[in-house]
Amino acid sequence: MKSKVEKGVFVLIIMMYASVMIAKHPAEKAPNVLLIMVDDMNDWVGAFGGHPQAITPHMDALAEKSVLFSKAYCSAPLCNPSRTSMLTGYLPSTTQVFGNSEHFRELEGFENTVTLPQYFHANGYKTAASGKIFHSPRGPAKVPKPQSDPGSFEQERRGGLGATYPDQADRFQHGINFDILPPSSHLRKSFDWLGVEVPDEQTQDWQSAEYAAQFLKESHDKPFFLACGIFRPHLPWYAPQQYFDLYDVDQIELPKILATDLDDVGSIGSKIAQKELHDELVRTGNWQAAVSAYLANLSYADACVGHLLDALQASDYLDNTIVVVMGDHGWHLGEKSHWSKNTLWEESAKTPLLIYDPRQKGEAAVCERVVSLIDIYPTLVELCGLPTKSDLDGQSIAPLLKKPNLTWERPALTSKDKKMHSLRSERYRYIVYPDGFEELYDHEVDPMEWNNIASDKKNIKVLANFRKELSAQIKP
Ligand SMILES: [Ca+2]
Ligand SMILES: [Ca+2]
Repeated sequence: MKSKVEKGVFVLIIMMYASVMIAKHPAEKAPNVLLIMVDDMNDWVGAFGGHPQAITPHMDALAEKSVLFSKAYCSAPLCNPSRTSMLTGYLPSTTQVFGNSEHFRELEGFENTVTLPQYFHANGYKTAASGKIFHSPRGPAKVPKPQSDPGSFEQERRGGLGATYPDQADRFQHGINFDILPPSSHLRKSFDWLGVEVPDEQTQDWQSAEYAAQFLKESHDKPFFLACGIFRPHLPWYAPQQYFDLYDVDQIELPKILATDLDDVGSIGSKIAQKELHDELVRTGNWQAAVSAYLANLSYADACVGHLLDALQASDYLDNTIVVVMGDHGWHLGEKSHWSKNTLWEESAKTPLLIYDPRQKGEAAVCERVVSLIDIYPTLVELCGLPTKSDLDGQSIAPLLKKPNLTWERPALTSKDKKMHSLRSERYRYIVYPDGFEELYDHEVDPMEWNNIASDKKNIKVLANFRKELSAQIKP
């Protein structure tokens, strides 16, 4: 029998060993993060109900066990400014990144920005990415190509973007006259669709998902922050034929529109809308085919997401990985006679957001509170128990994961330029343009934002509150 002294020494050695192990792996028990960003994905994902015919079984299945944010909005309705704000935690009005050509690292005061993955790395995480996470601005960059954001991830496979392209001769066969668009319009080069006879495994989005799937098969001695960007349903809508086969073009339901919708949006809003393209699509009988092509590309994106989620399911990390699925902004397919993004209306500003936290098993819910993608950075910081980063523009929505019905009254700010902003509250959307023109929509009675009620005298107080809120959210 051991003496009391011997026992005491034994216990002491065990305690010392345990404390050394804890110090060596400070965040060993911290949850992993799997962030999936789907480019140009609007709320047509099945679980979000934006289009009754969408086929997105994989994201729908994840929604079944997640908190689904039904009113999530981007900070900017365009790739680069939206992603920059989400990944830096700073609003476009803070960094002044409003377009696709600026890289935040080249702007004074933001050279040493600690991005979301960098903050996780600084706090003991391994970081990796595949596909498009940061945008790649093509401006007068000092940052070498591919200008993702060198240094943000420890390992990254950016890869090509999208599916395999069809032969040149097979492209642009829809009879659309692109001369109706300004010569500078990017849609001239990208507004096309076709099913391509190619196996999923040979497409680039699938390979982005596969890279992340392989990462999940490996053994990691630290918690990880893994990001995967899926490029479709971004234009051009080339995807494997099997996803086009899911939809019968003649049976496709079109978005509801009001012919006179642009009459009350003011001159700047009216110019932003691509009415010429919409009229041309209607004239050439292509509206249903284009809607069907977007849905086919959404289904293909969903399959790529599913491939990655299957890998998570089969991995050792299922019970300790927070999963976030999001778009970077929405997309119009004829609403307000507009095609594409980059407007301040609901279709551009709204995007799906799902957060699955395995520690809250069985507590799936729909959260109808207004949240913003600017909130993702502080939310993940809180969920993973990292020290609060106090200079971020967003606020953690972690409390909404536990109580989706909490009172949450901060309107979501979406900005298109220095003087072009929108605020979305649970009931209203407010928009202001550089010429001072304002729009106000009451979602309680007008979910398609058809009737601008800004000039209605009974809304004077509502407008005043929004103007005040705008000044409060934009840093001087
Ligand atoms: Ca985008
Ligand atoms: Ca209208």
